[in-house]
Amino acid sequence: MTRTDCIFCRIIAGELPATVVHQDEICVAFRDINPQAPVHILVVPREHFASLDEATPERRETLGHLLVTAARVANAEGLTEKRGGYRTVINTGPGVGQSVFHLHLHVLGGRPMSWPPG
Ligand code: DGP
Repeated sequence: MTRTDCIFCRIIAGELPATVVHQDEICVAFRDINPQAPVHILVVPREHFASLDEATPERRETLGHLLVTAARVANAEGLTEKRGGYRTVINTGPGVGQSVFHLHLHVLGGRPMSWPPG
């Protein structure tokens, strides 16, 4: 259900602008407003749930679909493994940097990255 107080629900509903690069019946992918890499895309389920902590067996298809979509979107941006690869990130909780509490998967690439992340 769309939450009027959720930025990502409002983007998905078309009420707020975003540069959408992919959408289907389960998820929407759009460019991050504050990119941390040359390519920085968020893959967001249409269903509102706050974080990966709310993963349930009933959401298995949605969660798997986010990963499949992340790979498709990354490849469409030219971020194949041979061309530098890409990083996928799901922040869960404010302590590790989650700031929007509608689950989303970051796809980052186009520059070298170190490990471990900060
Ligand atoms: P996180 O910190 O993991 O919760 O990531 C939230 C991301 O969402 C952050 O990288 C910035 C992005 N973001 C926040 N508000 C907006 C918005 O209104 N539009 C877009 N495109 N991205 C947003």
